Amino acid sequence: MGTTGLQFTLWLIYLTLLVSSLTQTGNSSHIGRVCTTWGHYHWKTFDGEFFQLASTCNHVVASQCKGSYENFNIQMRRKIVNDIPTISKIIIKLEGSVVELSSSAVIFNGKTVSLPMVSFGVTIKGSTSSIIVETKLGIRSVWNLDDSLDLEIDDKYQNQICGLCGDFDGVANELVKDGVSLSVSDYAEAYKVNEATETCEEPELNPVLSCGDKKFCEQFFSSDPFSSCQNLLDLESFSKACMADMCNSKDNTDSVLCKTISEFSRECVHAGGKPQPWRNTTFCCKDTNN
Ligand SMILES: [Ca+2]
Repeated sequence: MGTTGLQFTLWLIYLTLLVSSLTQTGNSSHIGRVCTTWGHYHWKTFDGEFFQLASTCNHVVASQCKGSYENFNIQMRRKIVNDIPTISKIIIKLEGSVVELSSSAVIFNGKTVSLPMVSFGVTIKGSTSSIIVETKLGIRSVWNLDDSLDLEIDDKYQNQICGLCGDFDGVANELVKDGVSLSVSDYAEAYKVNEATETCEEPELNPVLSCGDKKFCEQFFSSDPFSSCQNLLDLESFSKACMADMCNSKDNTDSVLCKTISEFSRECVHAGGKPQPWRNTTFCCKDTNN
């Protein structure tokens, strides 16, 4: 190979690396704007902080709280079905419109609507596995009709957010206030918005993680079906969530653990990965979602 050929080869390698690094940057900023809650009370904030909040109370998930005008306010609550938490109601308030989602109906400004629906800059789409609400304000929520809510918001809301999804300032600092660590329940208390007539529960979580199988959790998220997800997601935090699931369930470990693995798979897709089928006849086979 002559000098020109070598230069050309080096140029090609440089271009490949450049494109790859740009793609990575795009992915990481993309996933950074998503807040999710799933399974056994798990949360991941816009800024990538993981925590568990065992509560069936109504909470503000995210609202625009800093600035002169509140463009949106999103609330959510869970209920327990067969000993497993699921999302029972989501309320999305947007510039004069209100969307209420539950398993029985989609209500828009007080009226039950059928899907798809487009009105006042709000689009609601439904399928057998999810309800998606999109708005011109730059907010997109996806509920899987069960345990998981993904909330994606535009970068323009950076530093303007309050709620369990965090302040969206780019730093995983949600559980710190004035330099002092906050407990999850103290953090969440500010965003609890239960009506006086409603009751809700805040069960104790087992804080011990040593009962979980650390090796199993770490190896599962690194296994072949998820090979394309390795550099896209926070494997350590997901492994901790997996351990917490194993420590906080008795007869239904699979059910709650499968929800965390489902979430991992969904987030991998969202970040640009291509997870392969990971369920089989003996593991997580009942749930057909994802
Ligand atoms: Ca933050």
